Amino acid sequence: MRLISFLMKTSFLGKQVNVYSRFSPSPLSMKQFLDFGSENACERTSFVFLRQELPVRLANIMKEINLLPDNLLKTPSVQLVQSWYLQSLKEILDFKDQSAENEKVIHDFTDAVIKIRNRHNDVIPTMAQGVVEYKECYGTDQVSSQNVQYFLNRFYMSRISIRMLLNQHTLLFGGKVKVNPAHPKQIGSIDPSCNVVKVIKDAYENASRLCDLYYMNSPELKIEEFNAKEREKPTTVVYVPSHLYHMVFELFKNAMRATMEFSGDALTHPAIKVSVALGNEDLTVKISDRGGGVPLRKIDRLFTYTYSTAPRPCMETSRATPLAGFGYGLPISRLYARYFQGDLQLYSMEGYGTDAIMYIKALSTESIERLPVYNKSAWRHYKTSHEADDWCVPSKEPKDMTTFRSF
Ligand code: W6P
Repeated sequence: MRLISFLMKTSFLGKQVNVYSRFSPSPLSMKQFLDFGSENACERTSFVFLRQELPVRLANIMKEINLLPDNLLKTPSVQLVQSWYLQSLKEILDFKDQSAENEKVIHDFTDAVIKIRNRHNDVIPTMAQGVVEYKECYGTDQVSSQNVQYFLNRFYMSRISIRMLLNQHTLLFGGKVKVNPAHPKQIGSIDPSCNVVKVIKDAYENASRLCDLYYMNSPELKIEEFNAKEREKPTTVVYVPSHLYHMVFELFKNAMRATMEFSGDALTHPAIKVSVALGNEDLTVKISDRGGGVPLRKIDRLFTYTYSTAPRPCMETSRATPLAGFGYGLPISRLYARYFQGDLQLYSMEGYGTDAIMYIKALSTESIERLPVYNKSAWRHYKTSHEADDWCVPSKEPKDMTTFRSF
C-alpha cells in the first residue's frame, strides 16, 4: 500500500485533513489585506487568522489531490508534492494549542511560515513532471485530460492564494520594520496606487531584452492610456504589482515571439500596441501583436496544461526558442488575473495577429480572492464519467454525393 494514502486514511493527520476540509476557505478582499498591514492590526491578529485559514486552504486542496487518477497520484512527483502538503499542515497545526499571548509562539510561527513557503517553491515544475510521467506511461484519454486540467487550475489557484497569505504575513511581520525601503508605499506585496503603465513598460523592457538575445532584434512598443475616471492622471489600481508584471511579461514574450517568427528576416517588425483603459468597473489592458495569429481551433490549447507539458516535440531548430511557449506561462497568468476576479482572454485573427486582453477590477472593494472549495460539486467533477457529447461530430463530406439521391 502506498505510504501516503495509508497515512491519509488512518493517521491523526489524515483525520485533520477531513476536519479542516469541511470548512470553506474565507476569501479576503484587497481592503482586508490592507487592514492587516495598517497601524492597528498586529502580528497576533494575523497569527490567529492564519493558524485557522492555512489548514483550511491546505486541507481543501489536499482532498482534491486524492481524487486524481490513480496513475497520476502514484507518480513519485505527485507523492512528493503530497508529502510537502502533509508536512506543512502538520507544522501549522502544532500552533493550534499554543497561546496567542506568548511572544515567542508568534515569533516561531513567522519562522514556520517562511520555512513552509520555501518547502513549496518547486511545486509547479514538480507537479508538471508528474503530468509528463503520467502521460508517457498511460497516454491521455479526453476524460482524464479534462480532470487534470480542472484539478491543476484549482490546485495552482489554491497555491497562489496560500502564498499570498504567507507572503503578506512575512513581509509585514517577518522583518524588523513593516516598510520595504524600495517600495515604501506598498503594504506587503500590495501597492495601493499601482502605476499600471510603469509596470507594463518595465515588463516590456525585460521581455524585449530576451527577444533581442534570441532574435537580435525586437518589436517596438506603442502605449495608449485612457483614464476615464481621472483624465490626464496616470492609471492606478490597488493591486499586487508582481502579479501584474508576471501576466504582462508573459503576454509580451508570446507577442514578441509571434511577431519575430512571422515577419521572418525583415529588418523592421510591426510594433506591439498596448491600450490601457480605466472605467468604473474594469481596468482593461489590451496587448495587440501582428504576429500572424492562431487559428481558433488551437486557442484553447494555449491554456491546456497537458498540451504544454508534452514531452517536447522535436521542434525545427529555428523555433526551439525558450522565449515563449511550451510552459505553464499562459494558464498560470490567467489564474493570476482570475485570482482577484479579473480575467485574461485571447482573440486572434489567423493570418494577421492576436489581441490579448487582461481585465482587472477597478475597485478594491471588488478585488476579492477567488478560491476553490472542496465540496460535493467539486467531487462530482472527478467522479462523473463524462457522457457522450450532445453535439454531432462533424463528418467528412461523402466523396460520392449520389449517396444522398435517394432522399
Ligand atoms: C500569438 C500567440 C499569443 C499568445 C499570447 C499572447 C499573444 C500571442 N500572440 O500569436
